[in-house]
Parts: sequence; structure tokens; C-alpha cells
Amino acid sequence: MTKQYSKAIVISAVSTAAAAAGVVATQSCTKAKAAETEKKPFNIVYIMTDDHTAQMMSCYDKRFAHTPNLDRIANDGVRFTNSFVANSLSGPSRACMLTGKHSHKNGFTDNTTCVFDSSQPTFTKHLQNAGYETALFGKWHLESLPQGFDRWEIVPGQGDYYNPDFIVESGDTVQVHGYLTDLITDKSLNWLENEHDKDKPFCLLIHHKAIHRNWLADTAHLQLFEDQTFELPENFYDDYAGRQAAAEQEMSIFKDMDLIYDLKMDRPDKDSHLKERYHSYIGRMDSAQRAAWDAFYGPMTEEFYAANLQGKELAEWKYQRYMRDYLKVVKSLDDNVGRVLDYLEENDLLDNTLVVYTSDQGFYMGEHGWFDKRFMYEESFHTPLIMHLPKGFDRKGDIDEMVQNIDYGPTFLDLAGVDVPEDMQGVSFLPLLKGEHPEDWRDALYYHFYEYPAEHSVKRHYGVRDDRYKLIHFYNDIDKWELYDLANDPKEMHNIYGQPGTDSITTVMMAKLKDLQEQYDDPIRFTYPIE
Ligand code: SGN
Ligand code: CA
Repeated sequence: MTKQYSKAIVISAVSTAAAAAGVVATQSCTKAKAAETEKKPFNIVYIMTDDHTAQMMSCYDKRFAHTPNLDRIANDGVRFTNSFVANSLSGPSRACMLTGKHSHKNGFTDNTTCVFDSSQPTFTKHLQNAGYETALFGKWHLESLPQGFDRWEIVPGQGDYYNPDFIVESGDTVQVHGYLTDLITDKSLNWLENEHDKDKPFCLLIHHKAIHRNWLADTAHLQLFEDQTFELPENFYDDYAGRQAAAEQEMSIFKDMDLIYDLKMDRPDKDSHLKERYHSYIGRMDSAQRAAWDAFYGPMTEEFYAANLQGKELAEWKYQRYMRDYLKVVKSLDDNVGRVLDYLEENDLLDNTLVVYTSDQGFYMGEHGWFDKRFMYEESFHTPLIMHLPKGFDRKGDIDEMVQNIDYGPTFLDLAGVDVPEDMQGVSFLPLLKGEHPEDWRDALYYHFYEYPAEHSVKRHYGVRDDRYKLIHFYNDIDKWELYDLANDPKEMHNIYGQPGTDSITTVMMAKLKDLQEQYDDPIRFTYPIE
């Protein structure tokens, strides 16, 4: 893939940031023409959640969730069906999308050992230079403080759902009463309404903690989904045959999901290594919030321990509770996305604004028996991506080309008429938003996950995926290759690496992997061809 699509693309009646910065019509222009020339550059509202997976958005999957506001975005805009991350974890994803570079280039490879060098170039800094006003509210999760924003307020680390702390620009920490998803939206809308310089185009990042573990719902939504029983994924009882890394993870709903911390079955006579942490979270609630919480989970806890479930019954009970709590947290998120859309609509901003909704990665909702993410397998390699497009972009419905979160920065810059820096590794997908199907669009994606040894014990791996096959190499304290035929095995249950008849496809995929490692200049290498 060449960089040719990262050049600025101008569509009719659309001016660039330079126009807004003061390029005015000549005296001889008619008034109408002058108005057209001075049309403001596009605004960007970039909403990102944490661990919200496409299976739990009704615009992607109708089985479980009802997300009418997210569906509003998808229904009148576009839905990407092949949207992926570069490294399926929060901090790394955020660093990839800010810099447009893979993890080995932006330096933030994992959540546990890295501090983001905020002085490096990011798309928001480039937008600022082009005259945009930029703001960020919510989760940052990059350890250092943000740079490249005219205004920001972030939660420390993962943030708290209830009565959370915010770090403000002075560096002070301020506790705010309320539910985090509402508060991040309040702050974002307040900035748009009262603080933002309305003469400037804006780029607003609304970055939620929701739907991150441990799924503490707003007390207003506790009763929801309690009468629903959700179908089990067909591979819930995966035996991981032929997949050593999958067998050795610690993200199993049955084995690793904590009854107290994750599923709120808290009682004085019960203990777990995460009990204290659970208490610190619910300890933030005020008395009314806590009373509602205890009234809801208390009786259920008694019933649960009295039933003394074991084996499959316990596994499936855990799955149902997980699904319900997760969906309650989604409900707040969807309502708050609706508030943002309403604001943009009521203030006549929608026609001139790109609204992006995505997540820092996908998530397992019981597939392979798991929660969490990290693996290059489909559910966590994918991330949802839907967009409301500004007027003038006629594209509607599904976009099937493969895109990755390193492409967001280049796309936003392209939309703003700003040249995409050569060292950004992502590619602008603005042509796709215009309805084009560039013939030399990328045909394979690169992935590299580093956080091991660490929580959930997902081994280090890198790999390549094209529209049919996926090749993964698990390394570090293991040396295992996996190959999947996604057409015949979309759930990735059968590792066909080394099987008779797979030599030629392995050779092709190895070559693609090698090319991508060279193209992206990832210092890691493997021997090719391998024995
Ligand atoms: C926390 C969670 C993990 C999760 C990581 C990374 N544990 O450490 O379950 O995988 O975040 O998530 S918890 O006990 O603190 O809830 S990420 O999305 O932020 O990368
Ligand atoms: Ca995440």
C-alpha cells in the first residue's frame, strides 16, 4: 500500500482549515459565492469506549444488545465490517490512534511498563497547527499527561465508575459526584456549549471508561436485562486443542472471573484476592447509591450461595451475570451517545461534523469461554467502527475494506485538509468515506501484542490477517505458529498450521508477514522460510 491515499482530498463545496484560517473571497465574488468559499472546515467528534465489542451493539449484532443511539450513527452513516486494532489493549490502542503508528514506533507497547512520550507528534497537535481547537475528556490511560489539547480533563488510570476523580490541567485531582459515563458527556457538552471558541473548527475526543471491567452499572439501570437469558456462544466450552497459548490464558469466565469483584456476589464470609478492590470501588458510592446497590445485589447473593452451583451450571450462571452487567453499562453509554447526537443536531452541527464511534478494542463475550481481549483472534482483533459523515460524503451502509486504528489520525488530518506526515504508518480512509474502492487498498493487516508476562497470561504474539487467512506466531516463552482459514473456520477452532495441504498458503502468509514487518520496521524478525 502506498501513501498516495493519505494526500488531502477535497470534495465539492468543502474548504480546508486554511480557508477557515482566513482565505477570503475576492471583492468581486457574489455574496453566495463568498459564503461557499468561507465554509468552515469539518469538525470531528471522536467517541471511544473501552472494551465495547461489536457483538454488543445492535447495529452489528441483533442477538443481545439494543443500542438505538449507536444505531442512529450507523443507520444514517457508515459501518465498517473489517475494522481492527494493532495491539488489543487500552494504552497501546490509544497510542496507535494518536500517533498513527504501530506500538514499536510510538513506544507504548503495553499497559504495565510504558509511559507515553506525550511530546511526540500526534494528530491532535497537527490539527492544532492547522487552526483547530482540540479537547479530550475521559480516559487517557497513557501514564503521562496529555499534550496536544487546548482543553483536557482525564481520569487517573482506569478511572472509577462512581463519584470519580478527574485530573485537571493544573495537575490537581478533583472528585466529582455522579456516574462516570454521564460526567464525561457533561464535561464534553459543556466545553462545546460554553468554552469552545465557536470561530474555530473543533476536534473533540470523548473517551469513556465504559464498558471496562468490572462493569459497575448506574443504579438507575440495575433492574435491566434481569429477565433475559442469553444464548451461549457455540464455542463456550472450547477445549483449545492444538492451540497452546489459548489453553494457557487466564481469562476464562469459569476459572478466572471473580465472583465478588466481577459478579458482585459479596458476603462477609466469602473471600477473594480482588475483594478488597471491589470494596474500594463500591466504597466510593454515596449512601443512596450504596443502598440501591445492596438492595439489588444482596438478595441475589444469598440466593446464589444457597444454590451452591457447580461445574457447567456455575459456568453458565457466571456467563449470564456477566452479560447482564455488561449490557447495563452499555445502556448508559448508548444514552450518552444520544445526548451528544442531540446536541449536535439541535445546534446545526451535524452537517459539518464527522462523528466517529469506536472502542479501544473488541472483547470476548463468552467466545472460547472468555472475557477480556489481547489475542489476535477475531473478537478482540476487531473493533467496532461506525461514523456519521458530514454533508457532501454520500457513502452509506457497510464499508468492507480492512482498516486499522493507526488509520484514524491520517483520516482526520486528510478530512481537515492537512498533509499526513510521511512517518505516520496508517493510511487515510477518506476515499472510502467518499465511496471509492481504491484498487490497491491494503490486502493484509499486521498485529503485535506484547503484554506478557502479565494479568490474563496471554503470550506475546504477532501475525498477519488477509481476507481469508490468519497466521500468528506466539513467542517469548513459547514458539508456536497458528494458521486459520477464516472462511471455513470463522470461530478459529482449528489451527491448521503444519497440516497436510497447507504448505503453499503458509508460504504466502509468511511472505506477507515478513513484508509487513519490514514495511512497518518492526525490529522483531522470524526466520523465513521456517522449517
Ligand atoms: C485491568 C483489568 C484487566 C484488563 C486490564 C487491561 N483488571 O488491569 O482485566 O485486562 O485492565 O484493560 S482489573 O482487576 O483492574 O479490573 S485495558 O482495556 O485497560 O487495556
Ligand atoms: Ca480496553
